[in-house]
Amino acid sequence: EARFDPGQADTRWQKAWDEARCFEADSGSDKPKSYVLEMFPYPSGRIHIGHVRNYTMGDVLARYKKMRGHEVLHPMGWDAFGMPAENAAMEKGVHPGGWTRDNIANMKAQLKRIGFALDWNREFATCDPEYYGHEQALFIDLFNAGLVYRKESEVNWDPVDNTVLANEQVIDGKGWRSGAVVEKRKLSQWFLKITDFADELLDGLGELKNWPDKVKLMQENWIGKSQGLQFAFDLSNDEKVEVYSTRPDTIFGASFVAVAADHPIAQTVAQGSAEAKAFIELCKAGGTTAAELETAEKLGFDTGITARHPLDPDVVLPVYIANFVLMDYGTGAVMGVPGHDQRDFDFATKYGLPITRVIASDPAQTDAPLTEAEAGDGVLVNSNNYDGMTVDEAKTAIIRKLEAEGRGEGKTVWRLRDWGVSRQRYWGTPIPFIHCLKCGVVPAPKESLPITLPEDVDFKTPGNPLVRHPLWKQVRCPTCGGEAERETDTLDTFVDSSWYFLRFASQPDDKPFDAQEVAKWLPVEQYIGGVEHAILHLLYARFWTRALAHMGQLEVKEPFASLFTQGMVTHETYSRREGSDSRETYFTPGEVERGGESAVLKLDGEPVDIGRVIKMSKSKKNVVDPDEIIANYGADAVRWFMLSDSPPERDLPWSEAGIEGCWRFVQRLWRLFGQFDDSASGEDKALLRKTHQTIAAVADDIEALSFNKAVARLYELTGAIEKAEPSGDRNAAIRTVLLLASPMMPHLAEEAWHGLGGEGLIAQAAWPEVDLELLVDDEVTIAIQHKGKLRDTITVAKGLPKDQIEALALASEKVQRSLDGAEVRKMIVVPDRLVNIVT
Ligand code: ANZ
Ligand code: ZN
Repeated sequence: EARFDPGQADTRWQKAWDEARCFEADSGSDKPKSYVLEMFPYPSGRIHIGHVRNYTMGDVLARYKKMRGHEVLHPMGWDAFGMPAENAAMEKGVHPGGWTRDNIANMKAQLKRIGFALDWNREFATCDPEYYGHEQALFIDLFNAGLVYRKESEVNWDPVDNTVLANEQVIDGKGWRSGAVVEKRKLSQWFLKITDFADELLDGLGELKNWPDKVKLMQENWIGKSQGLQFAFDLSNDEKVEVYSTRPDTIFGASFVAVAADHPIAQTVAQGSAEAKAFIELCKAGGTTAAELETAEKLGFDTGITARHPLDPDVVLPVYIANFVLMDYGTGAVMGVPGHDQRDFDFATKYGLPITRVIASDPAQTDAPLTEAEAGDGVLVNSNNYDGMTVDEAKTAIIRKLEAEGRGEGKTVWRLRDWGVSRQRYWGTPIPFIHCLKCGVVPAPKESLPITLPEDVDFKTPGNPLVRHPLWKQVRCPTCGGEAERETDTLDTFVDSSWYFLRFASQPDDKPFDAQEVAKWLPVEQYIGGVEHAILHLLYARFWTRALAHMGQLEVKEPFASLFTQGMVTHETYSRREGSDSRETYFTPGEVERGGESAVLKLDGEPVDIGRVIKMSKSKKNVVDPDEIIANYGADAVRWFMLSDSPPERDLPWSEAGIEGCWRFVQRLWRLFGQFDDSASGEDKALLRKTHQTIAAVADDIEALSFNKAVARLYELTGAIEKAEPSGDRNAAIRTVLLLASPMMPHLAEEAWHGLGGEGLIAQAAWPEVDLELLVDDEVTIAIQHKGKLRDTITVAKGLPKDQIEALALASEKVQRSLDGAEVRKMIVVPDRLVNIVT
């Protein structure tokens, strides 16, 4: 064939792989095991280009590992619970289950068209009762191990989605999906005790050598371990207030005390003061997330109470209620040190409180004015007998002093909170508990699992259909046999994704997984996904794994040995202000004719604005549809594009020219295979060497996930083969290119392999062996020095005799210029490296 026709070849080989069951992982195999996993998708309806990039990377690695003789587990499934399905149910009147199943069928077909080497035997969706029933069992196990509890607590209430949101799902005070301003409500909620593992989760980060530093740092900050001092101030009303500070060294700089709006002291003051009460209401109306408090204006209410300074009894400090103090961190009260904490600085400036320097980088400058808080290191000043101590010395000394006086103690405080997993939603895993008036809240008997979702529900009214369902709730109490009610909350979908990788590794019917089977595959050798999961999913999965290990259900403690976060696929946007309200209307790249500096809409020939190159998203319409480009260019060109040009951690700008180039390269490779010449024989040492160097380099590149480099090397080798004369070595080089490109362009590779009479499927072939001797170059570069300076370099055959090197050195024009007629007295030759000319 003159041309490679993906329309024919793609489906042919996809079928052949299925029939040969190439990608089914055998846990019984004695080969070394590799578990390659990409974050499983949410079945939103269509695969988007970001998925294609993510899964192509994983696919290349999985196929490569297989060629290296590994038994590879490369599974795929669906993170199928969650709100979009319910939103679709409300908007379109379809059942969330049906909507989800349809989407899964569509997306699976799309993935198949890209030719991913996946073990579809292990596919599942988290909304399968077989999956979530086991999740219910694990939840009960966690409860029995003391890692699940219920607590009345203030929750973030999303008034549009009618549900409780985790703190992490509140972004700038708004619901992460609905964008509605979040309110506070009190509800009984289910919690997982992730805080029991705070220490372990923090320490464990140290072992994760192959995780991006930025991800580890984000987790570290999220866990937020801080060491400090908790101590009490005596108050003028004969009470005490406990505060927590990470900077006890700054205690002499304290100029006020502040408590949270929910603090008991604030509540007491409010009983006697309408003004205080109004101020507290004002605080509650504002957002209460840490991020919001950081940016909001610092406001306070002077209670009239004063506090005595613990180390300087002459000093009394005013006690404020302040909007920037959180009730659920530390003790809910702080000492305000304006000189060295910016929040306190802003507050003191507003209310005219003293701002004293107590830390100085230069001990001579005790009274250098402060224009902002200085958080840096230094020595103590204006701090009585502590003057001159370093920050660290003073921390220790002051903690010891207050401990000795029984007024305080050194303390570790964590930012991490227990994980609230209750959602007042239908489309999730029902929490397997039963409420009995006599017996309280009791776990459902394990034999009753799975507790499945009822099918006959309606979404016409907002709220949780499980609460409204006439029968579903009604159940007998497993303890006393009396009438009882099921829990109607369902689990946060992050629970579903906290253990799916275990179920991929082992899926018995009678339990969530088999620990021994899991041990064969875990930890995941390479996990690939978006950096947006740096905290939540990746922290929860680490916690869940550790919790199971703690209960003796698992050996492994860290689920993902190596993590890679890939960049996004981007494109410029096209838009125009239209209509009477001049709303921004966006157009797809296909609707636009792009010229040099400008673009026009094909429909009317009128110009459109060209926007920035940003992540492809439906709302900005700067998307390309994977199906369309695969139909146009075939799977291999699309895969090749996803790997080319940009390093995988960087963003990849989509371009028509880029995919066209990939398409041309596909055809170029195809023509090259056509040049395989059975009758040719003989050597081509240089090409042979290049071939072996490429084998080694591409292997290194793939292992380092530097796919763009591997691609560049294949371009290079292809060019070298094209230039070479027919020979046996050239034929071997063609075969090798085929093998090396096969993880990236598997369809073309199969087709050509078949054409060249290769045995079986290339998907099952071995990676070519490297002849190490051929990796060493036969040529060396020799430096020529004169008067201690480098004058020229010459490239010569390795091991060239001294006299020949001398002759070549003297023949150099640059050397002759440097000699300038001087007599050569001596030439010192270090073979293969250096010539030194002495005059
Ligand atoms: C005095 C001080 C001086 C502070 C100084 C900091 C700098 P991290 O490090 O994040 O743990 N703080 C304590 N409890 C608080 C609460 N409930 N709401 C708001 N702020 C609170 O933060 C600990 C520091 O944050 C503590 O140390 C306290 O201010 C404040 F130069 O005490 B510090
Ligand atoms: Zn009962």
